[in-house]
Amino acid sequence: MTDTESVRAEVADGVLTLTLNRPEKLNSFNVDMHEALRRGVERAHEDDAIRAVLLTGAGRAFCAGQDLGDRDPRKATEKPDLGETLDTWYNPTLRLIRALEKPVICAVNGVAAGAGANLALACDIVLAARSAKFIQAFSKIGLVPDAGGSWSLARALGEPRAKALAMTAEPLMAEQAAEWGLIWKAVDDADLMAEASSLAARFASGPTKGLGLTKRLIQAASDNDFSTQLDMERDLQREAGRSDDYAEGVTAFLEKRAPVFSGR
Ligand code: LHQ
Repeated sequence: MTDTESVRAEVADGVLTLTLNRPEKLNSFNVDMHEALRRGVERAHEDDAIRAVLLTGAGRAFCAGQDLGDRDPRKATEKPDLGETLDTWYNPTLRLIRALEKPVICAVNGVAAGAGANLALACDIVLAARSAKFIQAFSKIGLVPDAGGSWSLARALGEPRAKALAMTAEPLMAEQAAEWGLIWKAVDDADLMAEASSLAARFASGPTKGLGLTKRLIQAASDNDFSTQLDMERDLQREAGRSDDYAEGVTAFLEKRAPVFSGR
């Protein structure tokens, strides 16, 4: 793992930290960074020793979306196919993040624009530095929200705020994003990484199986009616109840000691 990699990947104590690392371009996405982020998320799927993921950005930005320097229309001979970029890069990685049955924490350390904002919103728990802002920059360049943004904004905020943010591209400050329920919380800039790391560490020693099932359940909720969701809770509780961590959690409670979860 070196500083020259476009995504730094470090594993410590069950936490995989992925740091978007093109600070001179505000961590905007080129193919190299897409590939590296994909590899990182795949690794989180494959490696049982990884029990939580922490995503953040190097330098003063979280991510400025697609690298527009790679997209100069003055140099193009034909109209671009942006759908292909989404199909090849953004969408598979975003699906992998949502499908990962382990907590994914995003520490938004600075501006998050375009697909960069929406990458953050696809994570499970988003903490942002108070100085960070979210910008649905797409409308400034004639595009529509992508990387799941139309979905995340509409679900979290409802149509009025989702449409206004997407159509005006006005920056939404971290604190307002938290007040509106778009993210978990805004924290003082100096505290961001300590707070995000401590949450990741807590999850990495937590009941990973149960946390993963919880993620699946909550993600399914808005697609299900009440009765279907009750059935799903029953099924996943059955699975959780057979985990080693359930037995350990109850035993530790009865023995009046802290549980030691294995993640299984
Ligand atoms: C950048 C970028 C950038 C390259 C800052 N690219 N260099 C799109 C197309 C294809 C397929 C599918 O999906 C998408 C999805 C998208 O993400 S579309 C939206 C793309 N992103 C944007 O439109 C955001 C563009 N950036 C900005 O609006 C500003 O840079 C923000 C608001 C993020 C930050 O503003 P400032 O803090 O004032 O910084 P800056 O503008 O001075 O940028 C610093 C440097 O970073 C600068 O380079 P330079 O060499 O002049 O220092 C920028 O050119 C570069 N940079 N974003 N997306």
